[in-house]
Amino acid sequence: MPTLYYAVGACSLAPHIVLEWIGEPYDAVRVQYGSAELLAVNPAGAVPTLREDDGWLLTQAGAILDYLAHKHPEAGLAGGEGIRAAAEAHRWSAFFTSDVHAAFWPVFMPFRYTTDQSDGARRAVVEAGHKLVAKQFGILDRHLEGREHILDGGRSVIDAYSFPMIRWAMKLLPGGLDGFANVRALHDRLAADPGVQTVLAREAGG
Ligand SMILES: N[C@@H](CCC(=O)N[C@@H](CS)C(=O)NCC(=O)O)C(=O)O
Repeated sequence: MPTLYYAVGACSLAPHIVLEWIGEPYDAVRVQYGSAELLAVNPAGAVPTLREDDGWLLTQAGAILDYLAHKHPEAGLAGGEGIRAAAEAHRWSAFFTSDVHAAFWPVFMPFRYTTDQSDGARRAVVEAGHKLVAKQFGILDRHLEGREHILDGGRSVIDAYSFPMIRWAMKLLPGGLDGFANVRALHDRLAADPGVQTVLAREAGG
């Protein structure tokens, strides 16, 4: 049975949702960033980390999502078949890892992005992060026009990947999801999903 190491509200929410959608037994272990328990399985001290029963470890959200989609083809979460569908899945996975997630770093940890420790400098970095996040959400929102899912092949691991980041945007962007009606609609569909609700309840209960 696979074990997912997760932190509450983190990007590990995506593979957590996917494991629930797959419907096979798994273990979910809540960890603290940088803890000895987490460092033992991931040298970055970060989540998500997946461990298989034989001790094999996989890090990086995009890789874990891709692995789970292909380990369980019966769940139909890869976003379609064929090399173009696979390429689209990689494209959107990279978008969330490198463009969206990375855009949040200055918002989460502004002092990693300036050597000026003043409040004004912190605010300026956070504001720049907000603009970067809003730019990426604009791209996602336009892509979602007239679509129920991010990929053509229906519900996929990429929808799950979007969910924690949409929640961060709702909480952290000054206007929340104002101006991103299609993203809001995707959020609402995912939030209504029973598997998503199960995971959110588990994470909230700690
Ligand atoms: N590139 C990694 C980033 C993982 C990552 O930074 N996760 C965050 C939570 S969303 C984390 O564990 N942060 C803790 C830290 O950086 O100390 C991935 O996509 O899995």
